[in-house]
Amino acid sequence: LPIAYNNMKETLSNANFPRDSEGRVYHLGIRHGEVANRILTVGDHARAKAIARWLDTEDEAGAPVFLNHSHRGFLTITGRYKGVPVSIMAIGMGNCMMDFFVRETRAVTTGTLAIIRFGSCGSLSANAPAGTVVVPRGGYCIRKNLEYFVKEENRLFKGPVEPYQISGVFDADKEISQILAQELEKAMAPISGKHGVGGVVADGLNADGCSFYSSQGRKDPAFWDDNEHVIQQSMEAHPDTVSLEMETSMLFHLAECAREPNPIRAAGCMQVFADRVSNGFIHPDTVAILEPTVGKSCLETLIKVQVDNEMAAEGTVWE
Ligand code: R1P
Ligand code: URA
Repeated sequence: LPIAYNNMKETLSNANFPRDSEGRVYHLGIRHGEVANRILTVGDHARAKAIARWLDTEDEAGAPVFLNHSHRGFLTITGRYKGVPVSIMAIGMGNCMMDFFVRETRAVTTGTLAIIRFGSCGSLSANAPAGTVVVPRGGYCIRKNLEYFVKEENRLFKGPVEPYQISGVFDADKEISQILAQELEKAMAPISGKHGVGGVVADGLNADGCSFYSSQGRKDPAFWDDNEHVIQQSMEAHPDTVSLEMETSMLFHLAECAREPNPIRAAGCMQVFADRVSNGFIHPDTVAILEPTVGKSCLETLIKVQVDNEMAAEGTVWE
């Protein structure tokens, strides 16, 4: 593989949106032609590399594979799946990594972006035990309201404040989510019910916590979190909440904020790792079966999606 370890030692210009002299964006370390319009994003580098095994090899389709590790922990793998250019990108964890990924990827691409995030999650629904795969119709955010935790005398806001803020819903792309749910159902049917693998739960909501701990209602006696009611409040505000994780709602939010002429269409799916209803956790053997199956379904979905103004191959790594 032509591997580039990009450490950004070059001089950057433009403090507003920094790039190096060859057009590489500051944190992802990639430039135009290195990332495709169809993107599968995950948190974990190992998951990205495992899914990349599904990409066409040079022997099969003459498709070169590009791989870049950025100095800030972003991994970009670009190649072809069944002849169609796709990128698989690992971004780490949290809303702010999703923000870096979406904005900097947008800056080095043109045309519509079709993005699927494949992550792991906690489940708040008895219908989605560990081993289930969730495809949400939309997502919202739960944020620790820092003002609540400011000492009384230092507060800017003198009125009553709540410890957590719960947003309204950002929609997932309907068409991509529908294809994704169908692909997952088809691919998971032969393994469902075996080795802890569950079924597909579609059409509920995802919640992004700003933390794995406080805003996801986990008890941590070492910190003052006042989070005893945050899950109940979230369920009251959004009764069809199924999954709880840290990036997918942010992706939906950024896709809704993307301006013409370059829209972003986004969907997500996540494997339930932590069953917050029964307090169970997924077995590694189940993950080993589930992850490649779900990854392949995401790639199958990406190549079926209509992408307007897709970039031409000339001058790109998939040329
Ligand atoms: C926390 O363990 C992480 O797992 C989930 C959460 O969103 C968070 O990033 O997703 P990934 O498995 O993609 O990292
Ligand atoms: N990821 C999360 O953010 N929360 C969980 O409970 C499991 C995975």
